[in-house]
Amino acid sequence: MSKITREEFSKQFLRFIRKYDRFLLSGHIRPDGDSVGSCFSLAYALQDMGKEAIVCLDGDAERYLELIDQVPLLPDDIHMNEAGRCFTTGSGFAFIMLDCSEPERTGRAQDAILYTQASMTVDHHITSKESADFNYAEPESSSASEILYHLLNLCEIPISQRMAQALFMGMAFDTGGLRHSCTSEETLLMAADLKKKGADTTFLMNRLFHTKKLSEMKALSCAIRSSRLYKGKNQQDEENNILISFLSLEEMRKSGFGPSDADGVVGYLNEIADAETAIFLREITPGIIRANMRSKSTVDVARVAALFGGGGHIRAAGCTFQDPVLLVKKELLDAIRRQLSSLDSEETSE
Ligand SMILES: [Mn+2]
Repeated sequence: MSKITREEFSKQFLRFIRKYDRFLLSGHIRPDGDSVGSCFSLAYALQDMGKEAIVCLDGDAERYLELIDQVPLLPDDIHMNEAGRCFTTGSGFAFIMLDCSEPERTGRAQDAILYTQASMTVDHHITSKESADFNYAEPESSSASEILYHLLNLCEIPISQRMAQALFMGMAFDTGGLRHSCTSEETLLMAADLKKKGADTTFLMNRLFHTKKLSEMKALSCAIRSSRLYKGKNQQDEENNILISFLSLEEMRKSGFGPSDADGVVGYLNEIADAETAIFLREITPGIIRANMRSKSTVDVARVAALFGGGGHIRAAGCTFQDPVLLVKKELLDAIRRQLSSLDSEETSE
């Protein structure tokens, strides 16, 4: 939770973007719709103000880039100490992290903070840290795109059609199409306003949530087949069942898809009514397992992920392991069961 209010921060934000001429923007590693949407909409705003903006991405973002206008991307082979050379009007640049607040979470932009004139973070993750010169976090906000939308309004920066498109993409992505509990009245008003400003909401919703490659459908089918249900805090606790699914690189190769085809899988696993928590494990490189977790109403998966160096939101979080899959399953099950038991003892002590 930020120590300053949105209104107070909007003044710092406006001063910051007015002061510098060149900006490097980065979201988190393995960019999602909100990371891309927030970075690109801010880049458009900066361009409209006559400034230069370059976005740094770490990971495949093609499915999101296809839905919005393009801005310059930092070339893949550029190290951060040379990032300044990529601007056409000079080399000093300010660095803004959106949808994440720790340099390490950006992946390849992590050293940008060493070479920048000044830095800022705008984030909505519950685990957010204050690592830049100016930091703002609203964990209760649906998305970085929604925070940015409110900041732009407070600063009276006009929202163009392409900005509306990118902001809607980011907000829609993080709210699961206005479904998740993070969707507030403010979020819905923002959605209506962005539609009025020209966001193609039908196109965005269809492309974000109802368009899949065959390889992605294959990933989903394999993940469902490998799913197993575990009891909650003890053998009697069926209300808090935990569903775990694991896909190895070998299985993915044999079945004709890759780790990135499984990006949306955990959301579907969470639709399975028999489980309170859904965990999707996939081998992303040999020996490295990525865990994505979702919960319906009880388990705080951000707290679970934080135990293993990850982060996220109360109902959606992730972390990465370098352990054998059996150990990963045991560690996650133990952590969730400990949390469920401690919730019980909190209730009885009230
Ligand atoms: Mn986000």
